[in-house]
Amino acid sequence: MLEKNTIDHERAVLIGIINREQSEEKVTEYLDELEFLTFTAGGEVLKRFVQRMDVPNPKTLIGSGKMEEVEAFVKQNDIGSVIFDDELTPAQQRNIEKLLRCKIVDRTSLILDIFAQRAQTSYARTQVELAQYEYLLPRLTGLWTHLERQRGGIGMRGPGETEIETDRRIVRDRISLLKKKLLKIDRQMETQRGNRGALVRVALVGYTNVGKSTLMNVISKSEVFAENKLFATLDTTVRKVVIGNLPFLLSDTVGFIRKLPTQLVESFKSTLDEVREADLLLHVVDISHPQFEEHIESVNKILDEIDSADKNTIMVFNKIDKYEHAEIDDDDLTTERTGRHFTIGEWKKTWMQRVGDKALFISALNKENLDEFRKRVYDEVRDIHVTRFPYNNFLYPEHLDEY
Ligand SMILES: Nc1nc2c(ncn2[C@@H]2O[C@H](COP(=O)(O)OP(=O)(O)OP(=O)(O)O)[C@@H](O)[C@H]2O)c(=O)[nH]1
Ligand SMILES: [Mg+2]
Repeated sequence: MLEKNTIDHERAVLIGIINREQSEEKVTEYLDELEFLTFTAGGEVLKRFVQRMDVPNPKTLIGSGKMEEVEAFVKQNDIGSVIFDDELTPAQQRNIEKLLRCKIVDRTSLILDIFAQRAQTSYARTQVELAQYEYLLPRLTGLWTHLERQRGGIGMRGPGETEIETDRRIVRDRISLLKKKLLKIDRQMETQRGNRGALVRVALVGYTNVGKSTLMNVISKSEVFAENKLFATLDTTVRKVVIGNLPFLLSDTVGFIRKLPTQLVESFKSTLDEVREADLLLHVVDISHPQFEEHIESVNKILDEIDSADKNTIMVFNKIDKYEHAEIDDDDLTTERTGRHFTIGEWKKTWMQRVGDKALFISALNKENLDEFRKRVYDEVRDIHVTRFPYNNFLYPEHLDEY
């Protein structure tokens, strides 16, 4: 649909609103994440505008006074994109576009844009393209044609065609075509999955950038792309892993994020089938991230959406190296974060206690505690295997000295 990244560090501003549901502290955290998303999409954030308002302005989301401030800044600083953390209605988006004369992006379209940039295989590209069109459909108006859509950059990229199609009918046709294409690939993938036989299936799940691919790589000695950006992984990778003499399938899949666009969850359904069909989930958490508890909540919410909330799950708290480091480096954290910066020992006494032996603390990067990790995964997988194939458990030794 849209063209590839051509512009480096497009200049952007961020806009967030404080209200009863989202405190100032929360909005700061959300905008931090939005800034990381912007950076991942190839942008540079020059300024943040935040407004406190309980009732959003139906025309422009933020108030007219604030909008004038934004407008002045956009004009003076050659801003390419104005990025809202909150979802805009199609009407709000149009009005703001008219006022600011630059690209108006919300969290959803920013995430879609990153997915478009990252999609490598034709399968992922098809899924992203479908999600983009679903997002576009209610937003199609005459105005789209008058905007400088050819400028490229954030919010403008996508796999497939280079021309923007403004006709709803064309978009609808395209959507149904893409759906058919996906259905066909889905069937092929289903058959492939069916052919994998009786192996127990384990899936890595978690928020984006927590270290799923890094863990996959150390455990399976594979080379899945991992980097410090959001959504490094879009396609699912499945590897056969052997611990002791127990083989199982381990899959690494797309990371989740707060407010993952519903269009994406919808069109990535079959990528997420790997999760849905798994016997065991390894929910990876970046414990060094100040909002890791919120991350867990977001992940659980998406797991619920794909009917996988009740699965057998091990919580894998990763990046303990970074966490402990933060503690040593910055003593103030304890007082500043109003006591929320516990030591790992203290954390274990909180709600984590309920998770019990289903919680593990590791560093995938420094390979810390991986033996314990392997042992726990081994035990779980063996239990599943033994329940499923009660006559076939002679395979496994009582003692596991080497993995
Ligand atoms: N300090 C530290 N960094 C880690 C650890 N594990 C992973 N990382 C880093 O975290 C970043 C993200 O790692 P990935 O493995 O790409 O994370 P992911 O969960 O696969 O991310 P997505 O595919 O984007 O969802 C990389 O820069 C890794 O090097 C760890 O144990 N400690
Ligand atoms: Mg990854």
